[in-house]
Amino acid sequence: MIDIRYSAEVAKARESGRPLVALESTIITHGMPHPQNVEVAAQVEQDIRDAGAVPATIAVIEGRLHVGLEPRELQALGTAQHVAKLSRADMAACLATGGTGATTVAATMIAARYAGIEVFATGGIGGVHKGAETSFDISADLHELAQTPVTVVAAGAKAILDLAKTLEVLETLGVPVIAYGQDAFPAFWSARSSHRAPLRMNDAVSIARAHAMRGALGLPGGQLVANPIPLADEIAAAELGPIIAEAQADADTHRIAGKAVTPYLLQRIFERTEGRSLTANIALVRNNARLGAGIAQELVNLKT
Ligand code: PSU
Ligand code: MN
Repeated sequence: MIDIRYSAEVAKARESGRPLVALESTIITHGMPHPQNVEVAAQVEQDIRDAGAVPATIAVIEGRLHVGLEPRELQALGTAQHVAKLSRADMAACLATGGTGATTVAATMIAARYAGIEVFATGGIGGVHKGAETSFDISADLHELAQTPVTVVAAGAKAILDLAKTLEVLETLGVPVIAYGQDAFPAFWSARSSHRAPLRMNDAVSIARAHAMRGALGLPGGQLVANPIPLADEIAAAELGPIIAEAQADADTHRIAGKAVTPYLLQRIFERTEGRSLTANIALVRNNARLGAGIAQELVNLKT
């Protein structure tokens, strides 16, 4: 019933059992400005190939679920105006009505699981927004991590969020949060937040084993691997704090709500840092892609 299209590269990888890493498309359409978005998306795919795995960028195009995009499809998606942002609530409706949309972390996890892909790399997951006690703005990404068995590699949750509350919700939902190679939970553009991650692992094989063990236990959800941005590329948390606060105040003044909040904040921070937030964002996504490829490879090794 689902019209699913694999790119030529992904179809071949599925036949030969090569490691696959899913990539989201909302980061392309809503997370980064044009034309860097298209360049970065292609670069991240190449990083995955260079690390020995196969990239599968996911999107819905004219009612078809694409797992792996051909270069021209990626270019078209990244250049189009007003592409829908698809989360868990929107996927089925978009597919059923022949729509086009970019998948968030939640929707990408749904598609990845459907296509049998167990690892997914992105920038930062959505989480609990600042002021959520009154706005109730909590990303569907957290609930997806609780129910869909995909290991998501991200640089923690975006620092525009309330990280303490995000970690509390992840704990409540039973989502393993694994910091990679350090004790601290990373803060997206900064390598360390002031919060300690509940778990720490130092190599891809441990993460792959934990993923497989959750499956063996019959646990439904995934894992969040919190991979810090390389220190050389980070923006110090102390410098970003006031910029994030200003962006949040602007969002409140303009009554930005719902799906528009995250793209609005990212754009404001991009302007206020004169593009440095984007440079850091690119570095951390690429870093996550490489680790994702390593975990995917180890998962294949475990099965053979
Ligand atoms: N990470 C980024 N840039 C982004 C996002 C994540 O570096 O644009 C997107 C992801 O698709 C994530 C979404 O799932 O933001 C979260 O949106 P919301 O807070 O509305 O759930
Ligand atoms: Mn939200």
